[in-house]
Amino acid sequence: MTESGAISEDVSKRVSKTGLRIDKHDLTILRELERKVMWLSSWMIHEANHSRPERDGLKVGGHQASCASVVTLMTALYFHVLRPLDRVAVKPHASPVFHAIQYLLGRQEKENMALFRGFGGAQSYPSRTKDAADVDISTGSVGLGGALTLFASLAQDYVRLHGFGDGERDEGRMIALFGDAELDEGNVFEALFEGWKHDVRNVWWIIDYNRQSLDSVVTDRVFHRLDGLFRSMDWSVQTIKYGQLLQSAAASPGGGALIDWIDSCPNQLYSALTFKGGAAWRERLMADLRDTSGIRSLLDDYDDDGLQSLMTNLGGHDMGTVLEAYDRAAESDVPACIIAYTIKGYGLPLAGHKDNHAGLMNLDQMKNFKAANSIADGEEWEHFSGLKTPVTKLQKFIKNVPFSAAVKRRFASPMVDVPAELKCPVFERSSTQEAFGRLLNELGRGDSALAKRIVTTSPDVTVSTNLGPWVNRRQIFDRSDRPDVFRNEDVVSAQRWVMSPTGQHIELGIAENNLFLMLAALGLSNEWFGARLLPIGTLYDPFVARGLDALNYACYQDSRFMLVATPSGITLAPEGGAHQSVSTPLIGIGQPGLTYFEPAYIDELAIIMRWSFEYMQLPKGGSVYLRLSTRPIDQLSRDMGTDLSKQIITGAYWNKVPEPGAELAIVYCGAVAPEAQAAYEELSEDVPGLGLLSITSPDRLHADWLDAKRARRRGRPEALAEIEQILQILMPDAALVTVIDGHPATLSWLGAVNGHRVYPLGVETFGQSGDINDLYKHYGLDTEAILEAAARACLRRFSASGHVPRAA
Ligand SMILES: Cc1ncc(C[n+]2csc(CCOP(=O)(O)OP(=O)(O)O)c2C)c(N)n1
Ligand SMILES: [Mg+2]
Repeated sequence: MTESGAISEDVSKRVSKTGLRIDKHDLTILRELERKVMWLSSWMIHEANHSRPERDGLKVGGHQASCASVVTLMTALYFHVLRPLDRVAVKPHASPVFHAIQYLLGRQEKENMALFRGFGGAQSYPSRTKDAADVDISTGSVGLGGALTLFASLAQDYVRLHGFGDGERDEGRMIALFGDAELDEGNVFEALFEGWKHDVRNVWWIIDYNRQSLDSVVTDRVFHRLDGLFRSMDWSVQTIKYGQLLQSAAASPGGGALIDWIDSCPNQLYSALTFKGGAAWRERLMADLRDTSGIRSLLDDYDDDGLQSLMTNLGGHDMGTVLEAYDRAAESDVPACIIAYTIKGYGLPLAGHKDNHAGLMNLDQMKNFKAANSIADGEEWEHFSGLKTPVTKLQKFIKNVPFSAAVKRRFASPMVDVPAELKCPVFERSSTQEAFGRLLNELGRGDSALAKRIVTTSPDVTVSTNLGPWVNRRQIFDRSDRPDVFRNEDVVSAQRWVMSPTGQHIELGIAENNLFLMLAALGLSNEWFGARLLPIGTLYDPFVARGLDALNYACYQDSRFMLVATPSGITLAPEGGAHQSVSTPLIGIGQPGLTYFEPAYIDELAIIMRWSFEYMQLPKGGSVYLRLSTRPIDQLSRDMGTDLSKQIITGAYWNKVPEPGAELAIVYCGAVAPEAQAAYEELSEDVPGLGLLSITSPDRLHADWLDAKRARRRGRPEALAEIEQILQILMPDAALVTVIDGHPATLSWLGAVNGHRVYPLGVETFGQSGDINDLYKHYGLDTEAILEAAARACLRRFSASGHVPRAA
């Protein structure tokens, strides 16, 4: 409990900068609502644990102590400060507090509350996509929700400075309610630093500083670090440590010593005494401050309950003090950090206990809590039962809070037109990464609606992922105009890094978590700000894993973006070292909300990107992941007819159609196309009717296959997956040799489609430096390896039938 608290003026006399006059009556009502929020959130968790039959041996759980800790902070926010278009990320385990508030605001149903943590009910953690209530920002994986507010603010600035908003809406503040242990997550600091670089504004981070995490009470020295850290990033920092009771006591004889005692009290002792209550406080204070003048009479002024109230009167539980802090934060758009001292489990019998994170009040404790809240049996869910203020007054108050205004909060703007065809550069030899850069450059040259809405971003790999030409044309986004100094100084460079408020590329430092959170925010711009953006993020494929949780988080929120990962696999060859991605194709298949493509040829890429720009905008669409390569390969000269285009999007096409009843097909995906092609040429004379199947999206094929199976189970026997149709041409016991520069499991499932035997080639171990020839040979992706697998496949088949093919 180090550092003294801000001494507040009498808030009842102040006119709030947040636009509402706070008078004594309002304060009284806010305190009443606070009590109600505390009751409802605790009851919601209690009911979830006691009213439903237990069917699976699992506890339901919930976090009464974490909720109690943040009730005042959230009540003050929603019932006083929040404007309709502010966006809030609520710490995950305070979901019941959020729902209780929505319920009181008339925006949540009792049925959902009563079904908390049950199927179809209020979610355990606030969810944009799964909750019926209007959640702005999902949370769950600690640290990510809070950090997202910062990128949401940047996205909002982007929309405004590009003139994409309708100009009539007020800007929202992006507000995070953090649990203090969330600040252990590195991504929080990555975000803070990036925010500082971009001069972020309009963000509030309110830290519920209860000094407890899941396992334990946090170290005493954290506070100083936090305060200094935020200040060093140019945030305004307010620490609200003491409530008004303690502030008043401070002024009485012995009060100064009492405050000093609290300031130097270790967090663990403070928590333990909080749990034990008034008598324990008295005993300890008398022992420690026995010789301090005034202390005895100060303590004598309080009975045990009163002393407990005094000693636990921390700023984060004092409505007046909290309102005052919010008021100060609202005075400017400088990012604001409010460190609010709180007690985990405040007001509950769980208060202060070090093991209270998942603790639940037992039946007796709930009975007492219910009585203390004057809740009669059967009135547990009543909006205002047990409160002293007349119901009509409470209803009127709630109706008039700014957040209650009947303002639309989720938007849907018209789709951005996508041309029927993306102009694809014609090259005899090229890589998919190079073509990506050229396709974007081509788009950047024109003035289409699509080009205007594209926003690119990259964590310091803009140039090396081939975004350079696009950036040269469309500039880098910055809130101020900044010239390209190198250019002005006549230093020759292929890059023109002009920065301007209308730039269309957001350059990030090397932090993949930030990339995914930036994409998440830009990809929610349609719903948050009513302005559709088409975000494209580039990074090296192996580093998808570095920000994987943030990527998953972005998808969970149904944000829409295009992720272009390049280079990938061992094909990056001499670059090698630790840069090879092995399992990313499996991430591409396994990640919900993200559709993965891995084209081999640049005409395929053009088709896929065009489709993606539309798919990213469809109500039932999603985000797209393109796994690209730096390997230049000979391009196919072909006309891209409608059928082929469709198949490329479906995920596969016969590059060489097998003859009906063929016994073998080579199946490849991505940069290994030349090896597959060469193996095909060598084998086609020996293996009659051999096929060469090109896979452009293992993910789409797999999803479609599962869909068809589901449809058949649900009574549509005629449902047939694309891949089932494609493979039907082969003999029932044909073999598939699959090859991909990635984990072989990406394609080995193909054997389960029609029961074919699979010989899967791919990479299962770490890569290393080398040229493509050496590496493909070493890892078994070269033509030889394909031929060898084909030989094994044929050998098995023919030895069973008594024949031996020449290729074996
Ligand atoms: C990334 C991640 N790791 C672990 C968890 C499990 N977890 C849930 S809450 C929590 C502790 C949170 O403490 P704090 O943020 O201080 O919140 P409090 O409950 O004290 O308000 C942990 C470790 C999680 N949700 N997310
Ligand atoms: Mg905590």
